[in-house]
Amino acid sequence: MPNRVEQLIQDRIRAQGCIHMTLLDPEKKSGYDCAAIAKDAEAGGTTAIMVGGSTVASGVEMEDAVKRIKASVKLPVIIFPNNIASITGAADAIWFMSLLNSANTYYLIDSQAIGAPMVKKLGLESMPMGYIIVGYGGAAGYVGQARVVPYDRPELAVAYASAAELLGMRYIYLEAGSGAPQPVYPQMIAAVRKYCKCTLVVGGGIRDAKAALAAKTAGAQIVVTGTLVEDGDKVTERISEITKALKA
Ligand code: 1GP
Repeated sequence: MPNRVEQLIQDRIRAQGCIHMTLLDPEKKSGYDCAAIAKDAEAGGTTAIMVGGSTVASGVEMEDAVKRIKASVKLPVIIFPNNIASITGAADAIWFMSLLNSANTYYLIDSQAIGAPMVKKLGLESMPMGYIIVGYGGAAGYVGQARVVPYDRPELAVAYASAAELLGMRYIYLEAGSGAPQPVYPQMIAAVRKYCKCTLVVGGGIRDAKAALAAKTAGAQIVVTGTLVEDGDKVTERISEITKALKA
């Protein structure tokens, strides 16, 4: 099966340098609301919709949200899984990810082993990602039992990202945690970008165009925001400020 979503992502990154993705959490919003926010985010110029959250427990809710989002936008819809309940064939692709700095093998490889046969059976496009939780960590850090990498230790992030690269993962996600008071520091983004060939995703605590641009300038190739549009207010406007800044 051709990697349609990955092709689109890589083409956009080549053209723009850095793209934006919108994260929607079906545990915090109904499928109906997720679809409405996704539509407005599409109008604001976001490149893809990621669906997931640290406490998603219901495959039914996950699938309902993905289907409703799919029906309301033309953008690719990518699963951002916290667990096996996140897997649904209704999405276009999945970030097939390992929480590299988890102290629990479940988040490193066991849940992936349980989920992999289903991902293959569904023919879901899979994009291999090393997930590194930094600093604040939020719910993802807590639930994933991450030994968070301190904000000011870029060399530790580089070490994990390098291991991911050598293991063949194509994407690295530096995650400060949803709602983080501070996004990942530019020094850490720059160090990982300098030493690792993987496509670099950065998220957590990015709430405006200035912070998104700082991440891009440091070397981020995909900037993810979630909380920014959670209230459903002025979604197109807020996303468009970010996407315009990233294109400039
Ligand atoms: C969380 O990085 C994402 O996984 C998004 O974080 O909700 O802080 O934008 P925010």
